[in-house]
Amino acid sequence: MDFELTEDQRAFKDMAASFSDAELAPFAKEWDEESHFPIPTMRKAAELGFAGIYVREDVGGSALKRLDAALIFEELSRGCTSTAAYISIHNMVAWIIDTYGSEELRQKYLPTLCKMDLLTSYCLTEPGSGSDAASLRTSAKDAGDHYILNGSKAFISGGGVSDLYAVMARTGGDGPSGVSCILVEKGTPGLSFGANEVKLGWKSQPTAQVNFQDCKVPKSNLIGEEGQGFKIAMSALDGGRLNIGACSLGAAQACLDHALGYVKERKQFGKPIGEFQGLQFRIADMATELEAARLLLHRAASALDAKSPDATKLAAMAKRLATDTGFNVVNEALQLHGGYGYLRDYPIERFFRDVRVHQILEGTNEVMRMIIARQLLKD
Ligand code: FAD
Ligand code: 2MC
Repeated sequence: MDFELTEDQRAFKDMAASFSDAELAPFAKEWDEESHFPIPTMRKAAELGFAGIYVREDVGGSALKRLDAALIFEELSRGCTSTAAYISIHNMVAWIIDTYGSEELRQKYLPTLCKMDLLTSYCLTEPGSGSDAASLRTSAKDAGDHYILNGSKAFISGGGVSDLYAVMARTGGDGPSGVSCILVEKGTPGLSFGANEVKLGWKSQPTAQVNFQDCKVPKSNLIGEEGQGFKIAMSALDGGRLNIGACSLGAAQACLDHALGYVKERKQFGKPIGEFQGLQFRIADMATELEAARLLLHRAASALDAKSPDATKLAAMAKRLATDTGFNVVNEALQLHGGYGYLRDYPIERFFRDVRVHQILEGTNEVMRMIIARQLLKD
């Protein structure tokens, strides 16, 4: 077992860190306040290979590993958690097309997608189907060489702005085996969007309902086989959950770094507050717990790269731990800043609002426990 990063991994990490410091961190506050979706900046990230991280090289991907992605997303998230998380979702759809899509779909979409000239969304959740994803009702009826889609997807990141939607829809009977994955292009008649949701955090990316009313989509847009959609959706989430965990680690690391600077500067009772042992112990715990969560996340990423049979369980463990730990560390950093941590003048409250949702989306942390427990009880 080698805990050291390779030279290449150090290079991706450094490149992501420099990009994050120069292109994300200085603007994150403004994007948050103005709910601005920074598309030109994301295209710059794509130039560094961050939009098709684990897509094959023949279509413009970087052909890297899950562990590389975890390193990259942690760094990007230190700069702007919300923007990093959207780039992660875009990568998830790119991976779906690269892994399960026909050669025609790969060649048609991936070269532009890897440049982020084409933005994508992942559409699983519905108003009546969240944690119980296999109960989804959006239908895709067979109409010869087309499907006719009807239904609604809720909470779709990038909804309304993305150009391409990977939609889990029902082509068969009830349950997971009736679900298929179908690509729907923006502009297709019958595709419409709800209003941009007003959210606590993740404000630099839009979230909207995606609606289908007799939306006619060519059958050639089917990803994989009919009935394979639920497994495609779940396997994509194994990787997505790691990236969301990495985004929590990045936010927490940024807040820990801010707190370390702050406790050395801020004086109360005649000395820097960092000289109080009570606060030193809290800082020690924050750093220790963050490092432990990072280790599990990297372990899960390696397991996914190795296609290990326990990869799904480890990804669920890592997502649960990294997002809970990330939130707790950010919250502690806020506390160490006293009242100033609560003000928009400091970045902590933004990170706090951004990481909160990581405990909910890409599978709630209760669902993560369900996945872990089911596997343990089966073994
Ligand atoms: P519910 O499933 O209704 O859960 C409510 C509560 O009950 C939760 O605490 C849950 O953990 C708990 N619960 C449910 N079942 C059980 C159980 N069996 N045991 C114990 N507890 C249980 N979805 C997409 O498909 N694509 C996206 O791009 C996307 N982006 C999102 C962006 C944002 C900002 C948000 C907030 C959500 C996004 N989602 C997206 C949806 C997200 O994945 C869902 O919100 C999430 O899966 C939970 O579903 P729900 O909100 O319907 O909650
Ligand atoms: N990889 C491959 N296949 C998988 C899989 C995985 N990770 N997980 C499940 N499957 C297969 C499973 O093997 C089974 O196949 P078979 O019938 O051949 O045995 C099939 O899928 C059905 O699986 P389950 O029986 O486990 O399905 P169930 O309905 O009981 O629930 C659960 C599965 C709860 C884990 C799933 O519904 C879930 O993950 N819910 C949370 C939803 C979620 O994460 N939403 C995120 C939306 S995206 C988002 O939030 C963004 C911000 C982008």
